[in-house]
Amino acid sequence: MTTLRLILGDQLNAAHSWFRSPRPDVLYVMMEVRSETDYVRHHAQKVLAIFAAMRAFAAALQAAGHRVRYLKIGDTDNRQSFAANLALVAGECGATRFERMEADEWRVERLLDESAQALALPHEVFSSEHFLAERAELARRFAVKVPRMEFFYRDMRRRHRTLLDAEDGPVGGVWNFDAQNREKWPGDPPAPEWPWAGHDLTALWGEITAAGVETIGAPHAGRVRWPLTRREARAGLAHFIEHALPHFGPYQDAMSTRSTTLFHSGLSFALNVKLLHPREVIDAAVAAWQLGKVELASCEGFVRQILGWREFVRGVYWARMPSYAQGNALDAHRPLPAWYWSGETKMNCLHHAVSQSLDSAYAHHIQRLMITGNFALLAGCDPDEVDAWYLGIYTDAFEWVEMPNTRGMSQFADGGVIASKPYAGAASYIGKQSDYCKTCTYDPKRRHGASGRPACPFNSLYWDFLLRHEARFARNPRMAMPYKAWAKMDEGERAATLAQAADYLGKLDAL
Ligand code: FAD
Ligand code: DLZ
Ligand code: SF4
Repeated sequence: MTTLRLILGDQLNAAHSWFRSPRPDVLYVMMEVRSETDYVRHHAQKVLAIFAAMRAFAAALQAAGHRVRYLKIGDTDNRQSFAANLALVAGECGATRFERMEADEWRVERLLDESAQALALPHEVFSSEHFLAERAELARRFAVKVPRMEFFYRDMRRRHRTLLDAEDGPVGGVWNFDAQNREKWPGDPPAPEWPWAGHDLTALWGEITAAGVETIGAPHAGRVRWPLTRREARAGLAHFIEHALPHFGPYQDAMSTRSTTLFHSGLSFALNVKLLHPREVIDAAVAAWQLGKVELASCEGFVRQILGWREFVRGVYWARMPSYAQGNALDAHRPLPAWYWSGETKMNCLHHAVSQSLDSAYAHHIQRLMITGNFALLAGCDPDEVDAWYLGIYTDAFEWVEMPNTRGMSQFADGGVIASKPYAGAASYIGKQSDYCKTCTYDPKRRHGASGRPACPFNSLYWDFLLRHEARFARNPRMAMPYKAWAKMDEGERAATLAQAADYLGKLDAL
């Protein structure tokens, strides 16, 4: 009697109850497969980091006495898909039962259901024991027409006894310190170093390329600066709590050419592949506040990302898939400009955010939302293309979290399920939050005009976007101000702005 248990590349949760003690009747199977490397074109460092972390996890299981069958990408007997490899290994070991954890992605969940049917073995699905809200609860909790993150977050704070006062209200009297968290970063305090020194994965990179896997971005000769083990992830968490969390709040929305991460944690990869549990990350932040090492505004701002946003987007994803993936509420169909894959644009903000993403497989939230996402939104790029770009380029990109953030929050393609208004901004926003505009070819103050320092494309595209979607947004009270400002604008100025937008939209690749 052998039970075959599948562990996916983002299920590296050593604390899972499966692994409490080795069982001779259980064979764990892990596999590097072309079906997963090829369903979208991933960043080189993403494939490297996932495979290296998978291999380290398998080795740790074996060292702890568990039986593991590991299929490497270049193994000659690797059939390169979950279904075919499961059939192979089930045959090899004479499996009498198949067990797996819930897959986080809808696509993979379907694939594994089909695989289980084909195996025709008793099949059981376990929780991944990772998220704070169980999958089974999500359909009920997200059944409302328009779920709102703020209410979900307050509920999570109460359910998970986090940052509450004696009456179950929020410590500090308010649930949200966002208003205090919007400063531009002047360069001081200094931003901490990236927490992980890096691994030389040249040999693994050789295996990946020899197998013919096509990637984007810089492999840095196989060197990845991501945590590959739980120990490294824990060290990164400690580094963040000590050096970055104290300034996380105020500079949460800041952007700079001088720092990749600013005061962000870089923990999303470790969290998403489950090397870290969200509870331990939240507890570490709350403990730092209790010890007086960080202000409540920074601690709460960070906790909200994990206890709030991370769990919220997962709820929206599971409650609305598969139709969520088809959403294109703004009927956007333009291709993404070519420089999303090269960084070669004169727009300094986009040049910086895209180049950094290609180089490090990382961008912090506000770069993703207000630079790359904002431009695609204003230009009316097809959400399928935008999704594919985000799903490939970041090491932390898994569809359950990538899609609601991209299609929902940043592209408004879900028609306002995640965001109550579009995250559209012109150069005034970008200039206020960053140092990008100072050295840009374009003039952040101009709406139109090509002579001298040409007008910043974000400005005319912003107005063009608002007018294109006037019927949808003009009655939204949160959008009243810009529509009033447009109405007050002189006729000639309006015409010149829209003509400039049309000109830029006709040559997006050349901007
Ligand atoms: P920090 O700022 O240090 O935040 C701490 C943690 O909070 C993160 O590690 C992450 O786990 C969580 N978090 C923060 N914001 C969000 C959010 N909006 N949704 C879910 N979790 C959040 N995050 C991903 O993990 N994978 C993605 O594929 C992804 N795609 C995105 C696409 C777009 C268009 C946008 C706007 C955001 C996306 N995010 C995604 C959310 C967020 O940008 C990243 O989680 C964050 O930038 C990761 O960097 P960090 O670990 O330094 O985050
Ligand atoms: C993203 C990814 C990649 C590139 N490769 C593998 C792989 O070879 N084997 C594997 O088990 N998982 C891989 N993953 C992660 C999965 O594609 C998928 O995103 C998650 O398991 C679903 O949550
Ligand atoms: Fe970006 Fe416009 Fe500022 Fe240039 S001027 S950095 S294009 S917002």
